Amino acid sequence: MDTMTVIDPQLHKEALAGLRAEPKVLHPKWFYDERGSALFEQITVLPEYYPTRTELSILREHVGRIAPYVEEDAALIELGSGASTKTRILLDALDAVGAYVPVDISETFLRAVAQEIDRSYPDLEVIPLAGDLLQDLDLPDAVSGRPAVGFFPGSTLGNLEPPEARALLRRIRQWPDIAGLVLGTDLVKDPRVLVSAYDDAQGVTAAFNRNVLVRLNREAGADFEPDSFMHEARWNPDKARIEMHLVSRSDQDVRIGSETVSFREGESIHTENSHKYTRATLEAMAEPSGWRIAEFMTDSDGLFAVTVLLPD
Ligand code: AVJ
Repeated sequence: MDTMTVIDPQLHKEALAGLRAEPKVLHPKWFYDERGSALFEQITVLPEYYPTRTELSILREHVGRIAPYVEEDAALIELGSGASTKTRILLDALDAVGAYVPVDISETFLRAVAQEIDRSYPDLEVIPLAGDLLQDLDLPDAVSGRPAVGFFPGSTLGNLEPPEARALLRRIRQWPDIAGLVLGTDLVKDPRVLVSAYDDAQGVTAAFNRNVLVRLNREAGADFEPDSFMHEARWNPDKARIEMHLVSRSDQDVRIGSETVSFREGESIHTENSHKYTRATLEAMAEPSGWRIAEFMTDSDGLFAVTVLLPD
């Protein structure tokens, strides 16, 4: 194992700004280093973490309701392509898809996904695209002319503040030849169910949350003691979101490179928001961005929703 410290200036700069802010905050995108991505994969199969398995079951049961909106030779553009299980459900059922465009920030990851899908679907054109979801995406030439269907599963949209989420929906709406968007979103429910999904009995989510401190130690020259911070999942009813926090167990100073950040006992670092929606709040977000709901598919317990949005 490589134990050498390689400082990531962007991470150092952003982390320091976040830890100097009041209240302290770190962006959830920093969770996903190698260990963080592996821990997230573990989260998706925890008994308490219902979103992944529920979304999969909705897709399996209702993929036939998506098919009518996918025109011949369509390009399926997946935002933040994760494990390919969800993609495969669509590709297996939607014969009209002619091209698959996985979009992800990690090129290494993209290459692996593209190769896997390429092997399983020899007639499909696979066009991996490295890019940041929050920036303007340059859709490759091969997509132009094809009706584009966006696929944004996993309730990743929920990580964004509502204005950012609306802006992203508006940008997708402006893609050339955009025909629709298949969007996975988690739904508002009993706060006890929500909190336990983000604070599981085995402590995997706690390890996922603390891992960002391990990463700061390695890549931003910090000296956090991760165990001196408590993992906390809080339901914020006013903003309809689960918040993850790391709460300092004591007054302490932490070094970030050559700077020092002080924590009071009980002071938290706000590490993630995961917004939850209802059909009405989802509609209220999508409509100003130029979309209307064509299909709203949910499980029998109403835990999670997969929505087909069409340009209005
Ligand atoms: C990948 C952002 C959808 O918000 O549920 C899981 C991340 N955080 N457990 C979510 C996450 C804690 C997840 N998303």
